[in-house]
Amino acid sequence: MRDGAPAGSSWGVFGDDDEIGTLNFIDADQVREAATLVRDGAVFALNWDLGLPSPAFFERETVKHTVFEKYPGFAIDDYIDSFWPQASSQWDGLRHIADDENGFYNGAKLEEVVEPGPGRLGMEHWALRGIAARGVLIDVVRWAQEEGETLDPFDFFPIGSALIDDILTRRGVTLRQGDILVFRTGWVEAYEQLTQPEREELAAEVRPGSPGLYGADVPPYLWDNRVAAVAADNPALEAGYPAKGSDLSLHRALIARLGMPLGELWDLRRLAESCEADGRATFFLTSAPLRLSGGVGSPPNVLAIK
Ligand code: UVW
Repeated sequence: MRDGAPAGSSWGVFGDDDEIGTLNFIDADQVREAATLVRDGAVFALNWDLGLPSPAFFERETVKHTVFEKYPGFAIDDYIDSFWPQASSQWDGLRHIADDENGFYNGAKLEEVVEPGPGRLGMEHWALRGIAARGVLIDVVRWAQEEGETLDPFDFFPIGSALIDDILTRRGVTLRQGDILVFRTGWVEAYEQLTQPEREELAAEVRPGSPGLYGADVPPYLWDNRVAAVAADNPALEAGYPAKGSDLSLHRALIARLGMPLGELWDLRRLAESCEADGRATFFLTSAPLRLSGGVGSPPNVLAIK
């Protein structure tokens, strides 16, 4: 749409001063429609424990929580140190990753996104708007069980557009504009089974291996289906090889070029159980990112409601 914008980018599609990228695909019609999916009144909170993983990955730190008696006998207070908004369940915001050659989403320059406070592509733009949409669970663990496939949560396994379509067909879901796709790989459950030395070994890897989104077909697939955001229960959304990790090419293609929010480390197991039990893979999804001006990422504060 814009001269000089990189190939495969949406720069200019939502306006030259756009701050929210593919969240623009969600308008009032999509929210109203998604709200009709609330039938049982069942609520699934998808944020993981704020203190996990521990140790944190990718040179981040685990939150340090202090609880103390402030006014003796009647008032307790607490505070946190080392709060890295991208250490546990998170949204990667549009400041997080740049296209190799062309900078950040919609042409923002490094100097415009590296300072705290209100500014281009900061988390405040999502927070002020809030996120409510139809969520679609793409349960790769369940698919692997049905297929007799081995799915090791700590090893590379590519999730491309053909597999997404296969799973959607099995669940009877046709994608609609503004959907938020939520991928379950079993990573969070597997992590909780690790011993502390195993957790430390995993955190020491530059980028741990995991199943996840993979392939050049993924960005056009998501764009052509007018997907608003994607999230997963793994550390980087995209697939990686143990020790070698991933090249983060989907971070660049989705965040920087398309302006698409990426969710990571969401806890999906109770939602997945419910979707399997009632045969419904779609739900009303809400997320209230932190109103942190200039924020790069945020816990998603995400609920799935059925
Ligand atoms: C990686 O950089 C691998 O993940 P994140 O999106 O959490 O930074």
